[in-house]
Amino acid sequence: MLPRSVAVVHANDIIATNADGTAAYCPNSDLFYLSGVEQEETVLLLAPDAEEARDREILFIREPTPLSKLWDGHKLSKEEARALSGIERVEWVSAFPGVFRSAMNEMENVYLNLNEHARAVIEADNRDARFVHETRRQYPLHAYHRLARLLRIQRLVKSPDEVDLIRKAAEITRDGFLSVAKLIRPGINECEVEAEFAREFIRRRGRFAFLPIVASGKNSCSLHYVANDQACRKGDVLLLDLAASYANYNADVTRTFPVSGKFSRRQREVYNAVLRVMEESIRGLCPGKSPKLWHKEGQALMQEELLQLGLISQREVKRQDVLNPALRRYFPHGLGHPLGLDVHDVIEPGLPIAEGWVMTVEPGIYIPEEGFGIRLEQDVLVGKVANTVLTADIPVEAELVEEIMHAAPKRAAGVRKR
Ligand SMILES: [Mn+2]
Repeated sequence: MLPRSVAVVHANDIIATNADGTAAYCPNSDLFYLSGVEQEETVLLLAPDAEEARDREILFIREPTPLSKLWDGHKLSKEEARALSGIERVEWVSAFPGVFRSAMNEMENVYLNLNEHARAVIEADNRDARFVHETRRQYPLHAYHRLARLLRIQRLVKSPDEVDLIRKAAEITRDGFLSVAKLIRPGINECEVEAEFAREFIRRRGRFAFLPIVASGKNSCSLHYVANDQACRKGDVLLLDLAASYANYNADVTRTFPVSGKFSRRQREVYNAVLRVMEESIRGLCPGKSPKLWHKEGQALMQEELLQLGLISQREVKRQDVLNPALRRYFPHGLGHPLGLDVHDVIEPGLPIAEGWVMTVEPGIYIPEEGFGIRLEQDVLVGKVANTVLTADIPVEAELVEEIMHAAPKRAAGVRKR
């Protein structure tokens, strides 16, 4: 931040649904990133140049009352919030307006936070957005800046602790896949597959990182299919794009299974094409390369594979519009995205790929006219000389995928061999 700055970050709202219902609380990723606090109504104030040391870093939390204890259970005490965040000065949130007024009086630059994700669809202001309007109205002569830019640059590079949490999410996800692989067979409903993941994730203190995609047959060609209510049919594929989150950090994994336990020749052909693009794109994630170039290289690889598969022709490629190349008919989405506290994590335009980024790599080929789509997705930690696939122990080669479907069921818990 510039000299003489103050920054403020708010917790997310509790979102009303219908009647007196609310959606499951979703902590603000930036607030959690900076403070480790997930609790609603929390505010973080940073003013590193404040004259008094105690004014430089302040956390405001809601004050627990007997009524809130009765209905909502335990909320953070000041001591707990201090221990959790490492921030010495913790105040009740009712003190915020006065403290903020003093900070504004002392400071010149104001960094406020908005959800600036390129694909965010925002229909209602959140606490941060309301605070921006109100602050600019009350203090129109300060210089305002975007905190989101600074946070994106920081959040893109994962610390070892953050990588460990993504690994943990990947590990829980792996166990879900291994246990589900043995259940997949003709006749099973997509919802039963989803339920098995839920069982595995919740007992490991994970959650679904996003609405799970359990898409059999032609549903596998709908990129964000989430109805998950159809029976899996013999000879079809089952595309599973789902993962666990753990401690707010996410994995993001896609595998495609043959419902009958064995891919058809055509399915395997397409599968291996997707796999080759994925493996080559994982190698292609190099520090210093622009994400745009990486996507373009992935598209070139995919174009080659689609030509080999006979899905597009040289003629079409020669005459194609560069803005809408022929390959987009079968591979209409991006090659991957940063992963972290958000599944489609923050990214700063123009910044090259760097050591410490975690990226998903997820090519796919969708052929509605043949009734199936294949997508594969790994989570990759970018290293200085080599990359680490954090989801490597979830089998991905076609033969290994078939193998785990046929593995003998685990011995029931409690039964000991003598
Ligand atoms: Mn993804």
